[in-house]
Amino acid sequence: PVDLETLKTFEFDRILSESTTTGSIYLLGKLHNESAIIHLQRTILSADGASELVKHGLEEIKVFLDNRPYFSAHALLARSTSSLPDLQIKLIWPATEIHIAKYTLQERVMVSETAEKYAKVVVPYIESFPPDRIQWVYNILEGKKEADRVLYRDDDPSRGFLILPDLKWDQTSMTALYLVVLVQDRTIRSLRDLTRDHVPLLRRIRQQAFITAKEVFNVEPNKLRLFIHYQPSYYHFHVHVVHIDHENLSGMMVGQARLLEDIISLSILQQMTLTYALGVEHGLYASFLAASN
Ligand code: M7G
Repeated sequence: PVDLETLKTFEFDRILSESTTTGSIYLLGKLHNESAIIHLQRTILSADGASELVKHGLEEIKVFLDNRPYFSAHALLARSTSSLPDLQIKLIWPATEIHIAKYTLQERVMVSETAEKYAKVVVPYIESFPPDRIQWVYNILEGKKEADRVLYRDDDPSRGFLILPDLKWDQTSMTALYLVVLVQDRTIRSLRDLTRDHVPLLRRIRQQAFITAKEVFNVEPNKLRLFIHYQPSYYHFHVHVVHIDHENLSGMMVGQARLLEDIISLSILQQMTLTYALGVEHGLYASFLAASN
C-alpha cells in the first residue's frame, strides 16, 4: 500500500516531462528499489470552491506586482479541516519501461497505418505485451479493484460494459469530468477490431454514458465528448467520456482521438488507413522504421 512514509523514501532520478500550462510534472525515481513514476499536479479549483477560497482560504499573500489597477501576488493556503487538496499525486509503482517511455518528453512524428501495416507491425507489437499490462482492466471488470468507484455495470460477457471515473479525474471539478467505459468483451483490442456487429454495443455505450453523467454528475449529454484513442496505451477496448470544457488534454488531439459518433457511422475500420502522431520512444516506432526499409 502507498502512504506518506513510502513517498518520503522516494529516490529521485530524473524529470520525464513537465507542463507549465497544467502545472504538472512527471518524476522518475525509485521506491524501495523499484522504478516509480510520480505525477504531481496542482488541483483544479471548482467554480464554487474558488470564491470560498478567496474569502476564507488564504493565509498569506505576497504582492510582487503593484501597478494599479493591476496587482499580482503569490498566496499561501490556510490549513483547515475543510481545505481543498493542494496537489493531486499519481503514482505508477513498479513502473515498466513502457510506462517510462509513455511519460518521457519526446519528439513525435506522424505515421500512416494501412490495414497491411496494422497486420504486419501493430498486431505483433500488441501480442508482445505481457498479459499483466491490462491486468488493471480485468481487476475492475471482475470487481476486484475500484469496485466502489464503478458507476454503471453490466456483466454480460459480450454486450456488457462498466463506467467509472478515469484515473485522471479526482472528481472535484465537473468541467474536468473524465469517465472511462470498459467493455466486458476481451476480444476487442482496439478500434481496429470493431465490425458492424459492434455498432449496437457502441450505441448502448453512448446512451448509458449520457445517462450516467446526467444522473451522477448532472452533466448534460451535449456537454460530453466521447472518443476513442488510436493508438491506445492499453489494448482492451474502452471509450473516453470527457467534459467539453476540459482543456489542455494532449489525448484529445486530432489524429489520436476519434469521436465515438464517427466510429459508429463508419464501421469500415479494418480497411481504413489511420494516421496519428507517435512518440519516437513508443514501442511501435522502431517497428515502423524497420518495416519501411
Ligand atoms: P488509453 O487511450 O489506453 O491510454 O486510455 P492513455 O492513458 O494514453 O490515454 C486508458 C485510460 O484509462 C486513460 O484515460 C487512463 O487515465 C485510464 N486508466 C489507466 N489506468 C491504469 C487506470 C486505472 O487503474 N483505473 C482507472 N479508473 N482508469 C485508468
